[in-house]
Amino acid sequence: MKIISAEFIKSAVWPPQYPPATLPEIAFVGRSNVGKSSLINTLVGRKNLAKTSNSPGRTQLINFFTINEKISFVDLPGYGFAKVSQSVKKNWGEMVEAYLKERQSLSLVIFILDIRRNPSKDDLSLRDWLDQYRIPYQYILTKSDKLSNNQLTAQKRAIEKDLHLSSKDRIIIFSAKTQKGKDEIWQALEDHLRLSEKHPVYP
Ligand SMILES: Nc1nc2c(ncn2[C@@H]2O[C@H](COP(=O)(O)OP(=O)(O)OP(=O)(O)O)[C@@H](O)[C@H]2O)c(=O)[nH]1
Ligand SMILES: [Mg+2]
Repeated sequence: MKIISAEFIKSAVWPPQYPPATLPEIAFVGRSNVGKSSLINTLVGRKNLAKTSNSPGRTQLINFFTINEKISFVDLPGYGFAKVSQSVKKNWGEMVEAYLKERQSLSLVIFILDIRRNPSKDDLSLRDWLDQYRIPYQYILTKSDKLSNNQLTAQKRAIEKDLHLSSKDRIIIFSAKTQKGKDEIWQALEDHLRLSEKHPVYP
């Protein structure tokens, strides 16, 4: 996809603050610090469109972006960040759940996992939750620059096994550092958007 424009629209906490649901929307989810904001920046070829950070918990609000005036990207706050209080965790959970449940224009969730780690309990419960609400998602295994090719193959298999995936399930290996997988992710997004135009997720 050739990027002509990529704009930050607004940050929101609750549904009344969301921008109008006029464009098909792609939401990026995953644990804190996994690389959600970096993935968005790589996809649109901008260093700082979505704010990134070395310390977990950088993205605390739901951030909406519009790409080429055609697609909406949503950077969600990460989960599983141990250093926050129970009440903050609860608020984050409610904020993200309300978004995923209520956003009519949500077309696809990009579910990001760190290729070096096996899925956490939080990852698995999010997966079950998305299945329960029949929200389509695409897995991305990120930070692949941190492993050798042999380690990548072994870790990909281990993660597929934990997620009970078969070899036909599409799982994409990515790195924000080397841009590996960037074109494949755009292809998957375009395939999905084309398909969901014919079979709308929310008819
Ligand atoms: N080596 C390497 N580092 C990465 C990659 N992706 C992200 N990072 C680094 O990981 C850290 C976290 O990245 P972010 O994109 O801010 O992660 P996030 O998931 O948005 O984090 P929160 O907003 O805190 O949930 C930063 O230091 C990034 O530079 C990658 O593919 N390779
Ligand atoms: Mg972030």
